[in-house]
Amino acid sequence: MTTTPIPAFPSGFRWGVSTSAYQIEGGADADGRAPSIWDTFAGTPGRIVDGSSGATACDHYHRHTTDVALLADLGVDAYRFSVAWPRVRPDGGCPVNPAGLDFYERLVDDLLTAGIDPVATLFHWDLPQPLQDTGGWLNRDTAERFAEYADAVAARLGDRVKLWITLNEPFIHLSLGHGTGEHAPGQALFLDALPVAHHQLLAHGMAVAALRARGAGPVAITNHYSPVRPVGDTEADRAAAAGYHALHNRLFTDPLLGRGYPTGLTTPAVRDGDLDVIAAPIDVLGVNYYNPTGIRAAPEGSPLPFDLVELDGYPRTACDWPVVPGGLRDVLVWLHAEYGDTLPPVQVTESGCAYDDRPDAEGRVVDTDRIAYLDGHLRAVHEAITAGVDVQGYYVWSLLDNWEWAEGFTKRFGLVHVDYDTQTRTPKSSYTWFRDLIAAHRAAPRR
Ligand code: IFM
Repeated sequence: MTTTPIPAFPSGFRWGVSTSAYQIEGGADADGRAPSIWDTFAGTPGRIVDGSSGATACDHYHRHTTDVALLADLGVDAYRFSVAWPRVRPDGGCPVNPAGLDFYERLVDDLLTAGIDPVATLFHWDLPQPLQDTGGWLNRDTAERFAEYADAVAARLGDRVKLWITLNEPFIHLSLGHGTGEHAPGQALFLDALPVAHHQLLAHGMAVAALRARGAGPVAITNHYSPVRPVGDTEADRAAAAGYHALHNRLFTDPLLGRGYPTGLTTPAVRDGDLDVIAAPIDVLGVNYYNPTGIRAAPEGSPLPFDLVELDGYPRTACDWPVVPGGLRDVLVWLHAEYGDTLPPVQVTESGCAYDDRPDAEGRVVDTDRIAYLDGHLRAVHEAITAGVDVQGYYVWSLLDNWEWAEGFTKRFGLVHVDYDTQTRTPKSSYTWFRDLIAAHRAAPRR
């Protein structure tokens, strides 16, 4: 880690942290919540490495006051959380469950009282199970149900949420949930999953309209981006890398910004007028970045034309992901160069890392690796800003250690350590580091 201070960020730059409902809330049966696809998936033997589920997680549903106090002490401008669709519309469609909305109203009001902007994501992968039973994202009707749900949340919270994010990482939900089956709902459809991409995008566009109709905004969507590195130097390897880049980085962004689908990635699910709905103007593009992806051509007869390959020569996180801060700069600069004036302002809505953090004999959690990781990624964001990209915020994933999907409780991403037996929260060294960084930048912003 370099010892020179991180350069100052522009005034107005947003400092935040992110979480998602199923990963922290627990309260799986509380106040009328019904199962989501993740409850079903976690209940299926062999799907989650440690056999756990998010049924209790960090018990944030009952401890949100403690967690808001941690946010206030951290000094963030904004807190990005997700609303659980199965709390608000447990059947997926009507009727609305007011008690589910009550929880988010308490959270939002407590955040505002603490001077923190609530940033609400409407879909972070926890589809109500009844909607999966009628086809899930393969069924166009799910997009309509999502717009109704967005309307219900906006009717209650439209006057107080400061940024609305329709979907989180639709590419990851497509690829791991419906392409390979590693995530809920566990479908391994490979490229036959493409209607899932279209229906998520349609849902986004319809939700943008629903939010605007309620006067709610600004509105964003958050995508997962990864610079693609060809591994191997054959023409087939380069073609595989280009194909994977289109799938990972352009499949969602091109239609959102009015270009329609990249060549070869459209689907018969597209109907007249859909592309206009999807391309409704957004105010912010959320960018989640973790690592670049190595790609080479797959052997003849493989279900997909590319293979993902480990990139050697980098330090690695506990997820075995390479630590490549410059990849974040590359993604931001690529978005700016590729989409030009059609690119809205960007916020980095997730950036973070898992390490095997444990309290030491004195009870402290000294996570020097995470501090170095965040330091490097913030410098990369600053380089992108210097290169002309309009980046307006940076959110660490995550506030708390939490339930990491198919990895269960085995991966810790938090600035705050959570003992899942006692629910004790222990701020790590990275929490103090981030708090001091925010305070220093707030005292001396610069353009
Ligand atoms: O925990 C996830 C989050 O839900 C979505 N983005 C990536 C994180 C780390 O894997």
